[in-house]
Amino acid sequence: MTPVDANTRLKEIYGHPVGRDAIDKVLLQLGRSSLWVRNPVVANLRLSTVARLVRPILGEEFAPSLITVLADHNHHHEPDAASGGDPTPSGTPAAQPPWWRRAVFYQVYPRSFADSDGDGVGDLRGVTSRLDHLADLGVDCVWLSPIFDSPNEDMGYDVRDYRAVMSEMGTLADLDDLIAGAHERGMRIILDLVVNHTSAEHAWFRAAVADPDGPYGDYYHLQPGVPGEDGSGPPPNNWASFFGGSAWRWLPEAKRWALHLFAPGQMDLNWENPRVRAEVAEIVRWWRARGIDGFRLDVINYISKRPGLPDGNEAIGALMGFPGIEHYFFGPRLHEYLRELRATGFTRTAQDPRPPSTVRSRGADGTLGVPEPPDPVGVLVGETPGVGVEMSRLLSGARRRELDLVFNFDVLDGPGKVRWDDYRYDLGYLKGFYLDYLARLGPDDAIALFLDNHDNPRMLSKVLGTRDRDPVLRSAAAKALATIQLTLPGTPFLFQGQEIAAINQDFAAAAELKDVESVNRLAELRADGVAHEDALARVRPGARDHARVPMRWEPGPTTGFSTGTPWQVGREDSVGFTVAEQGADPGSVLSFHRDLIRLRRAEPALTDGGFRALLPRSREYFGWVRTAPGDGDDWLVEVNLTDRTIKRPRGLPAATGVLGSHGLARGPRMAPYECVVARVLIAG
Ligand code: ISL
Repeated sequence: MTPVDANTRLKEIYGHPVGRDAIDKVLLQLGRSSLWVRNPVVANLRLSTVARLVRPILGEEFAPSLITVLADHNHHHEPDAASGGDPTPSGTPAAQPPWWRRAVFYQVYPRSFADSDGDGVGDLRGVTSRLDHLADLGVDCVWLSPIFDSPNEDMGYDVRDYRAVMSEMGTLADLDDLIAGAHERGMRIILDLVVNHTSAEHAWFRAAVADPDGPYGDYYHLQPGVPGEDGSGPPPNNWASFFGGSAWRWLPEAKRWALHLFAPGQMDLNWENPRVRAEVAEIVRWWRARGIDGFRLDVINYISKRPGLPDGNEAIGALMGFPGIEHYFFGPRLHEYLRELRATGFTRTAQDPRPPSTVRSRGADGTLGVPEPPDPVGVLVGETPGVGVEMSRLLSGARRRELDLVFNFDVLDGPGKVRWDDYRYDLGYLKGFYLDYLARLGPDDAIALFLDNHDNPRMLSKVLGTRDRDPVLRSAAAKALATIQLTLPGTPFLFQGQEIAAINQDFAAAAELKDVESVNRLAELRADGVAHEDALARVRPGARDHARVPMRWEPGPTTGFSTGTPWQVGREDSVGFTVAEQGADPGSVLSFHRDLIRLRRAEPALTDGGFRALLPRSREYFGWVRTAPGDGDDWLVEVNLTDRTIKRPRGLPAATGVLGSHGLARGPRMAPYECVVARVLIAG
């Protein structure tokens, strides 16, 4: 498109992927519909006019800031700039889809999954000991949150050594066993690659501090400057850390400022430096040679920072909560870096050694076959906070050869809401979000479906509020969420505990919150004069700790997680919501997940099939048809999105229930959160 300037009309900005996502984001934040921008009068306004109108609210610099960000990505219409690329192009419709398109991923948070040695911290042998649970569930790929050597300022998201396992989680040999054990059971395994930053204890950073003008100085964003006597003077720019305060820390030893978008011990790497990029590619190759099947790439959209690291726009900072974000959340060289990393790190060459093991093939009925040949390209799952649908497509379109899948976080909170808000999430919003997302995808695009992860309170609790303690509602809503996640088009990512309807915890005291983000936030609120109880009440709804409590394997004080004292306490004392109890009950949430995944494997329509929404406008009924790609059956899926009994709409395709939360009959009404997966009957 022609470069964006003050004369550009709003509709052209909305036609630009970054512009569209930015406008949608602002509207979502303000709780407004995107229909507003499609109104012809508004759509035809020039940016200069809009800038004048919003100046009193958003200030002088808002429009120029937007122009700069859009200009970084003006060549978005050239999807295939990288020629050559993957050895097996997956974008061509005729090609066999890559394995991950049909896969069910399962995220393990190893610290809280299973502890084999009684020290209270989950470990690799613990994960290995529970692989049968994952295989029974039907998982195709296990993702482990960080297990690399780390001082754990941010629970492993601060890596000290990318080629070593953190001591409390075991050894490299344990990891080799885990990789082999997963492959043996027909599951791939991916790790978390945290390379936007390293720990301050990483050898590179120590070398950089020791000699900022030496070869490692340029591995990080180190800046000279003049702080006050006490080192507290103005930092190089106004960027904020996600965990509170400035994103800069003064290093008295080196006489430099160092950038950390996250905790003070998480030092941002300088990706402008080709040596940094080569190091990262080498790490990936090293792990691929050990049998790892790919990576989830932590905050990977933050790696390219605008040269010069200019101040962030105040208005954007206020809107998004983090000044500076427009200069790195979708930076100028992001696409280039990702293509390079895919080609040099993730793609096998003829010279690469065969890994010690590869995944055994697994038939639809679960029978295991022989090991498959190594994947030509390891899977790249991008964690990409802040990107919207169009940016997601730019990052993961198959022919662009960047990432394979990305997480779009906009599904997690309703309009105008943020994670810290205490509110009941409306599943009508989730329906609208997915219908919009799916409608905008082309054959080249992929979508990751996730509702929970280690950074968020449990979706089940957001949906049910305090009623999440009611076992009937809890089971029903958990099955409804599972049905949505496992039968919409896309690649589902389950997070540990979802299969047993895990919910939020009633953390009663500040000491029960262990996460650096919760701890800092509490301290900030207290420093602002907020009373202790109020501060806790303002942190608890959004605390990442909810997702980090020990996995509930069996009844009892430590839930079968550990024989010692768990590092993090869970406060739940429900009956019936452990793996052991649910495994024995064919009507349980766990059995439902298992049945659903089995059905998904057996019925091509549920993975490769087309998608047609029924009654798209209803906010209480979510129904859709998955149409078979060949001559298989079509499937009807129905979910009551509310905690009320609703009327089942009329005029639906005739279908026979095969799996349902409340039995298989499809009567005139649907019970609260009832869901049914039904085989469509062929007319005549
Ligand atoms: O919790 C957040 C900050 O307020 C999230 O925005 C989160 O930090 C963001 O999604 C990035 O998450 C990832 O990188 C972080 C790490 O703390 C998270 O656990 C990880 O998932 C820094 O490495």
